[in-house]
Amino acid sequence: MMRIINLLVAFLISSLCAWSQSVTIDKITYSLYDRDGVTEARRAPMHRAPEVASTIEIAPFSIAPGEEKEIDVLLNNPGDAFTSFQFDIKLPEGISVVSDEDGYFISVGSRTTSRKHTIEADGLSNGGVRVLCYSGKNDTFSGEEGAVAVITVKASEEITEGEYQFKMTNIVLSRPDVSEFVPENFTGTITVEKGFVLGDVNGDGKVNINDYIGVANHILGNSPAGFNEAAADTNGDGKININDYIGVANIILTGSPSGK
Ligand SMILES: [Ca+2]
Ligand SMILES: [Ca+2]
Repeated sequence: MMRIINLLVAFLISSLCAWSQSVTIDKITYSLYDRDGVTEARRAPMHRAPEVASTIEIAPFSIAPGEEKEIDVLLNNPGDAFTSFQFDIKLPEGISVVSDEDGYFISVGSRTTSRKHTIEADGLSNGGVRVLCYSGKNDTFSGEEGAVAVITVKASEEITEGEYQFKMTNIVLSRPDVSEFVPENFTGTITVEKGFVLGDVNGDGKVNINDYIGVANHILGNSPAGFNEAAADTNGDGKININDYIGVANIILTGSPSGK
């Protein structure tokens, strides 16, 4: 009897050991296929995130009231490659993306061609514009920096001079394996300043004897009303003196401040 009990106990212990082993094995098996494990296993062979995050941005630029200007949208993608992007851009009041009945004036940048990439834009209810750019053949943008799109913007005649900010949000970049990267939102700066013709110190659009007299009076301490110092500084050294007086004379006579 004792022997049978011993055998039974031995059997139970070995069964328990076998059971606990299978549980352990199950646990190991499970850990290989848990949610993170599966995500990681799927992600790893497709893409490894680069050390420096990619960005989409627009360099600070200046524009004069009434002026139309082409602005580059820059993609910086060190160690990464993308086939498409989207973003929303909201310009300040008084500055807009130029459009006509065919749509917004937005084209592909120097890092691709219109054969490789299609660019589309649509107005948003908040006054912004959503821009999409994609490749039908999964072409990537060449290189790791530079323009992926060019936007034509215009400042209204009424806009006041000063510094303005604008936002680019909802930015998404897409890789050839269709994995995506979401860069930080971007805040850009636009300086609105009146344009001028060098030498046109009274701002009437012409450079003539009146500007020459204006510079002379300014140097002598009787600066005329509306005197444009930037237009008067013909050699661009930040001072207005006899050299600029000669510069304005040269512009009138030869069209160039140096007289050459
Ligand atoms: Ca003038
Ligand atoms: Ca000067």
